Amino acid sequence: MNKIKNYINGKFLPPVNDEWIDNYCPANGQVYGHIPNSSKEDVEKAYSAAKSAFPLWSQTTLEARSRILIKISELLEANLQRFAEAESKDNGKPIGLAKTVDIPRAASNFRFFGNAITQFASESHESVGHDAINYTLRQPIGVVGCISPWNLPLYLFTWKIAPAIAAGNCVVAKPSEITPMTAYLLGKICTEAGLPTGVLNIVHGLGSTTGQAIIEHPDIKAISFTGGTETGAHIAKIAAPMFKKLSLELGGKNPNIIFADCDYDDMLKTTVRSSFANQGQICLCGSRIFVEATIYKKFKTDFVEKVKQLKIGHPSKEGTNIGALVSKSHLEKVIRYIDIAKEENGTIICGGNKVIVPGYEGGYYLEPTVIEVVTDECRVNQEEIFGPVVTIMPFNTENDVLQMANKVKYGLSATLWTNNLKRTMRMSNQLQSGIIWVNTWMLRDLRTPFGGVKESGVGREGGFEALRFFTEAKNVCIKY
Ligand code: TXE
Repeated sequence: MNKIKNYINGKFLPPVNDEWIDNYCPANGQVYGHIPNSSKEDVEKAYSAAKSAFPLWSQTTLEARSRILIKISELLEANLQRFAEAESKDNGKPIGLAKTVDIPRAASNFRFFGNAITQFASESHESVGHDAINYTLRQPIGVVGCISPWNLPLYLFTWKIAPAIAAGNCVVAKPSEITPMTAYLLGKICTEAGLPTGVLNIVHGLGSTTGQAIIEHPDIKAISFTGGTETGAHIAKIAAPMFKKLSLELGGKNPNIIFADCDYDDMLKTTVRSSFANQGQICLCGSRIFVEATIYKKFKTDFVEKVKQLKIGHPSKEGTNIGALVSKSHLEKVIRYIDIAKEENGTIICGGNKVIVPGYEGGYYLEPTVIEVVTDECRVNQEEIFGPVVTIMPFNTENDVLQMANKVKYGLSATLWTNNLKRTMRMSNQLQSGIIWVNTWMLRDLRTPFGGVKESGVGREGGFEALRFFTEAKNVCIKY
């Protein structure tokens, strides 16, 4: 049986308390490995290693840091197949998706920030009339904590680690206990790439123990977190009195707004993807579909027809579109929402049932599900389900749909399908979300600010925003 260990100071170590957690394979529901249930002591060890590595690492030239990050990126690319298989097995996502999205993006994260750090500049301000000049230093914070979720395991883990170490910090990182495998494999790659020991430390374990020890640690000065909104609120409560820097990327309930004047075929194809990619377990998925009344009937028919063509199957099979959901408890949560939809007079127009994949009867499979709702205020339209479930309903005017789009507690992303330029500008200005996609979805340029408003979080990741988050600004004012 597979036994994952912590990566501390460049070594693979068992947890101090010798406690282990089962790791499940979502495709068949069986335990296939064990991971450390790390305690405060393990986190302390990781912190000490990071603290010792910091003085040297923060003084390493930008070119040297850049070279190491790019080397990590190259090694990830060279091991694409192995990492993709591990991700697919651990998470339940189709191997094709892991191979084309998750692992290439993890490699891009390192390459991008390896390059970005060589271009990162700080400001200077001339105080005219005072004979003074100000310049701003951007200094690494010290030891920082990175905590990531299970939906895009290596992709989101590295999205935090890469800018943190590029900026000269040392890291204590925890992947989700549900999907620890690729984070474990990353340790080996970092060593091979020549990352000095202690710069990156990876501790495995539960959120309530290992994660809690990271956020409570008085000397871990910044926390970058992606996960559920409730967890984000909890982290903020713990971290605020210690004045930690916080970046919280939380849940979403994103509108996908379709106007009759859009490029219909492109919209339809993309909407299938933005609804069900990764079994709908992406914080950016457009789970609330609003369609202009004049094309509603046609859209409903065409969309359902396309969704029915999606192949549900074992994630390791090439050609599978919909793999397994990440865990038994998550599958149960999603099914509960389908029941709630029925109680609320929603109509399941496609899917809604568990699927038995022959040979893998214990797996967590669910049909992609489309629910026609009568009001945008029902729970399935307001609460984050985070599974292969979308709602659809018609709208009449731009103003009506804008109201409905904004009437949720989240504000991560929104998708707009229209060819009307003025409407695009009006809607983009007024939609309450951190990211707007017009006539596309999940087209990512890593230089752009990424994050949400309202209960979707605080702070922005990506590009120089991430490098700013992982540095402290210090202004120096010189009178001459
Ligand atoms: O996330 P958690 P869960 C949403 C989605 C999902 C819900 C809950 O709706 O159904 O959140 O998912 C760590 N101190 N998203 O329970 O618990 C935890 O170990 C420190 C949206 O899996 O927030 C894991 O590493 N850390 C989302 C990470 O936080 C703690 C992606 C995320 O776990 C902790 C995933 C604590 N006290 C779920 N408690 C997105 N925005 O992409 C937990 N953790």
